[in-house]
Amino acid sequence: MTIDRRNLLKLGGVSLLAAAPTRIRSALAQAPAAKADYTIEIANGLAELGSSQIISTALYNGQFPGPLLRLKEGQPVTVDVVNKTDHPELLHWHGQKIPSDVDGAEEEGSPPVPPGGSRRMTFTPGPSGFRFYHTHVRAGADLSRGQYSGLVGPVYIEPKQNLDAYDQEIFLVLKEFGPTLSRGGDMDMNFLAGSEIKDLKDKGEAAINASIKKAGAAKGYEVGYQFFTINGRMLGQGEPIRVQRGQRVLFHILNGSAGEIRSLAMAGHRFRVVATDGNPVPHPVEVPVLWIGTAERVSAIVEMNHPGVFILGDLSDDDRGHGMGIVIEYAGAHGKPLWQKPPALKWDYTVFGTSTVAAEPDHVVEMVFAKKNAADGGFNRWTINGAAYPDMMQMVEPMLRLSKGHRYRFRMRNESDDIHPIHLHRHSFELTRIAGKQTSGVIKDVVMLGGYQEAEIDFVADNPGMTLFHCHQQLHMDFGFMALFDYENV
Ligand SMILES: [Cu+2]
Repeated sequence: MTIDRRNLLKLGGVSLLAAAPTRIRSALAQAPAAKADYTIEIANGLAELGSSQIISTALYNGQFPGPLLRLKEGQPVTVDVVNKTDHPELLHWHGQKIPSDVDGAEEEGSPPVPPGGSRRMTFTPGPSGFRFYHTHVRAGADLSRGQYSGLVGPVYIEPKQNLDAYDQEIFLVLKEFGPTLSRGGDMDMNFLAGSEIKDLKDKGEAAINASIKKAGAAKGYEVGYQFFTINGRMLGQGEPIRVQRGQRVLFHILNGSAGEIRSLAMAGHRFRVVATDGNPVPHPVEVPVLWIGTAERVSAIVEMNHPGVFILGDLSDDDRGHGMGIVIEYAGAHGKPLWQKPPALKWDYTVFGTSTVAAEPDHVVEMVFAKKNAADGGFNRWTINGAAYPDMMQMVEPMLRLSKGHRYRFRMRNESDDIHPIHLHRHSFELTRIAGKQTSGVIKDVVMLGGYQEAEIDFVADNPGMTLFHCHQQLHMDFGFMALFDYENV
C-alpha cells in the first residue's frame, strides 16, 4: 500500500484531527462548504391541488406546504435559503424568539435573500411548540406575491419534555389559492365572543359613511379565492387521514392563509385544545369547533371513539365545497364521508386561560386601529393611532422605544368592522383582557381582535432588537397596518 496523503488521513485521520490545534479544528467546523442542517429553495413550481386543479405559484422545495422542519429547543440550527425567483425574498420564522437579523422581516433589518442568491441563517430555536415559516414580502396589488403564494411551511420545535400522550401526530396546513380582487364583501364575525363597543362602532361607521358619500359608494378591495386546501389538497383529492378506534390523535393545525379566518369541525368528535400558537394552555378544554385566525395555530387532541368516515372541514358550505376539508377514515370503515353542521359556538380564548389577574404592566400603550375606505388606489388604507406604515422605500421612525426587561400592555381598540389577526414578532404575548373579560395564562403570537371590539395583550421586552407588529392579513399589513418598535438594550 502506498502511503499517500489520502491513506495517511485514513490511517490516522481521527487522531490527526483530534490532535490539531483548537483554532484549526474550529475553522474546519465552520468551513463555508459545511452542509447546512436544512436547505430551503424558493422557486416557482406547480402545485396539484386536485386532479384537474393544478396551479403555478412560488413554493418551498417544490412542494406545498413547505417541508415540516423538526427543530430542537435550544439546539442551534443552520438553514440555507436559496432564492431561485427573480425578486428578493424574506423567510420569516414566525413565533420564535430569535434576533432581528434572522427573524426575516426587512423592516427589522433582516437582509433579504437576493434573486438568484442564497443566505445562510444560524439561530437557536425556541420556544418549543408549533411554529411556522413564511414569506414576509409585501404583495400590495400583486396577488402572485407574499402569502398569496405557496410560501408557507410548518415548524415543530421539540420541547425538552413532552406534555401530552397521544398515538398519532398529524400536521394540517390550511390554505387558499387562486386569489382575486373584489369590491367589498363582508366577513362573518358572529363566531367571536364579546360584543361591539358603541363608541368604536359610531366612529367607524361615521368614517365609512363619510367616505362612501365622498367617493360614490365604492368599498375598498377585498381578496377572494377559487381553491381551498388542507395540506395542499382539495377535499376528497388527497389521501384520507387513517385512524383507528381508540386512538388519541394530536392535530397541529396552522392557518396558512394570506387573510382568511378558518373553522373546523368533524361530526361526532370534539377537539381538546392543548396549545394555542404552540404554547400549552392552562386549561385544556374540549370544543366542538375550532376557529383559527390567519397565522394562528391550534394543537388539539381528538379521541377517535366514533368509527366511520368523516369530513374534517370548514363550517362554510361554500369554502368546504371548494375544497376546505380532509377525509378522516377509521380502519375498516367505508362509505361516503359524513358532514354534519356542528352546534353553534362562540370562540372565546378565555376558556383556555385562568381568571387570575395577570401581572401589572410597567407601561400601557394605547392603540387605535382604523380603516380609511378605498383611500389607496381603491385599497383600504389602515392606520395605527392615525399613522399608516409607509411603503418599504422610505425610512420609518419606530412607533415606540421598548425598554429591556419591562412589561408592556397593549390596549388595542378596533374602530373597524373587520377582524384583525394581530401579530407581534420575536415575542410571545399573554392575553390579559379580551371579549370584555380579564384572563391570564393564554400565550400567543397572533390574536383575533373582533370588529369594534377591544383587547389587551401583555409581553415582556426580553429580546432586544427591532421588532415588528402588524395585522397578519396580507391586505391590511401591506396597506399600512404595521408598526416598528425600537429597543433599548439596557
Ligand atoms: Cu387586519
